Amino acid sequence: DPYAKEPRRHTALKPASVKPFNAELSPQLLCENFLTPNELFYVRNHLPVPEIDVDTYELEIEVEDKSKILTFTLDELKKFPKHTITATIMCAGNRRSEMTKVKPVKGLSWGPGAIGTAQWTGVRLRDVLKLAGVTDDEERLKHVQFEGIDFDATSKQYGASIPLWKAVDKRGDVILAYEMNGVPIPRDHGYPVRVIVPGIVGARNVKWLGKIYVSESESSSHWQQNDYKGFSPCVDWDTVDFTKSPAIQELPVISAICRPLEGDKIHVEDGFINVKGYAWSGGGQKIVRVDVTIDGGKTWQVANFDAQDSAPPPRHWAWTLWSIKIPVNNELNEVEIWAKATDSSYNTQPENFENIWNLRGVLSNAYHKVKVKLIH
Ligand code: MTE
Ligand code: MO
Repeated sequence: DPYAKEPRRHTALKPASVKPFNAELSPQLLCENFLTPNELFYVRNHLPVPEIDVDTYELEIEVEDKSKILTFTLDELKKFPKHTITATIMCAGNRRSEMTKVKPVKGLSWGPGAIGTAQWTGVRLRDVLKLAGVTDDEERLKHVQFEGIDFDATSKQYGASIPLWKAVDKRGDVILAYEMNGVPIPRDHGYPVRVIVPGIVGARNVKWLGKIYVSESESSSHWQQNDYKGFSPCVDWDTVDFTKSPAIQELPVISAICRPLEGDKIHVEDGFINVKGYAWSGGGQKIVRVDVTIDGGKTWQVANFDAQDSAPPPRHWAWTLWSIKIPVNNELNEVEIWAKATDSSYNTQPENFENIWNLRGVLSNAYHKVKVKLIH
């Protein structure tokens, strides 16, 4: 069993699949902390977790058309200047289970918990690439490919790539991380080294990093080419052509209500109900507003921000936690709460899933709608 040596997991992580292990935290617990505790951080593994001995671990760096390959041990990597960022990582399939209700999609049934925020410490990829002769003046090479040390039954490794500009940009903050919230990265999250590409879809944040390859072309891996892409609602499994859509990189703006949950019976306190949740946008955009309605959009109210990173765009990598007290009429015994966020580019969420449905159930960022019963 290739899964015989998996790490132990916290029981609060609810599995969407066990082999490979994929699990999320309940929304209520998720929005309790601005920094998600490591053991409660969602896990998205495509393959068994590799067992890596740091004493023999080496990261390889190769640049297309240059014959030299650089290798770094963990200690050698740690000699580069240390850099810490606070960044949210989100799976492209976060909130997929709501899109499925329109029409079935292929993918793990994630609720709103395939997201988490941590402080990541490591070395700038930019600094390491400079040593390999690649700088932001580079014109011919366009992509940075990452290969994981995890592999499938046919020995194919997990892989993905990002555009080179993101990796060499001073403001890109791409790091080869060896710490998560101040401790060595746990096995499930990429021990000993993982790339953190803030503002970019989880799938490109390759864990158990074994090799970096700077190239003219994108990664040829299954996950870059034939997965993690968006399509029109009119495309089905008979007509889909994965070469026609670009790989997802920056994610669109999203939000979710974490309390109350769908179907909850909640107490009205002094004429108000309490609602809280998170909001986040890709590409370093900041959340500038979260709007909430309980009457189908006839009237809206603006939520308060309880926690937000102070970094300005385009380096605003972390989520925003928000809350609001909404007055409710004492004749109402049921309401549907809707939330939507707007980012610093004034991009906002689509109203419903019908018009953004796609066969893989990715980019599932329509208004979050939660129906609850009221107890007066
Ligand atoms: N890296 C490797 N090597 N193998 C993987 O299966 N999964 C990716 C990414 N990096 C994956 C990987 C996906 S799809 C996501 S969403 C994130 O890791 C999840 O990171 P986490 O498990 O630390 O939350
Ligand atoms: Mo993912």
